[in-house]
Amino acid sequence: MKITVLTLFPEMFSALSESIVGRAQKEQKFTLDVVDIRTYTEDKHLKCDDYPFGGGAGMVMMAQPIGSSIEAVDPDHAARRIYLSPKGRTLSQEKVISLAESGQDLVLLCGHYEGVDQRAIDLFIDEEISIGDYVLTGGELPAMVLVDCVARYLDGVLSPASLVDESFSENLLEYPHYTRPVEYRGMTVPEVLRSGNHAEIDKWRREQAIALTRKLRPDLLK
Ligand code: 4H3
Repeated sequence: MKITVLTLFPEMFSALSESIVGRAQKEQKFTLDVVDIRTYTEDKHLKCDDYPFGGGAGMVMMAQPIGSSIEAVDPDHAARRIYLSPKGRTLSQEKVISLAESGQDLVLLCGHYEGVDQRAIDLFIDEEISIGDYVLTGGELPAMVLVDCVARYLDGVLSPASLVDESFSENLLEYPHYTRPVEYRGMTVPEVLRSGNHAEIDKWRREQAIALTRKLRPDLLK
């Protein structure tokens, strides 16, 4: 899978060179291309934003640099073109899995300032996705969130076992984890986890997952 990010702030994406997602790129489990929208402006001063028609605060990203950059990176419209926006459908684990399993390349458009000219969205974007009901200064962090959670489901990035018992699989929150030492500040690791009885361990973990979900996220059980 190839993921192309369109942004005015490409350096923000250095975060994705670290850790598991960084390794996945090095091992070519997927390709991340971060493209500076400014490269495609036709303005002689390289301007990419302008004042909003109708007045009001802030600046709006111009349609031309966005349209030209999308057409340059995805000339045949082979990719799914996503705009990260608070107006989008809220991202879910189910959506993440379906994007990863589709295998379709992604183009992620990051807005900044007040947003982007609506014509760029109407003409070039397939879908708007939000990472939650709050507003950020730009779509870059949401794009990084999307890349990270999709990358986890691409072949060879994580061990398949890592993807089964995690929060939101089967609509449950994950059970608690413990590692050494057995005692820390007077608190001991539950006996059952040290028993070696894997049937009992599985049963305990499932009970914990259900109890935690009932307490913290009862909405998931409905
Ligand atoms: C996405 C983008 C929140 C989200 C975003 C989210 C700035 C989009 C501007 C940028 C527009 C405001 N904030 N919840 N902010 O996923 O360009 O809408």
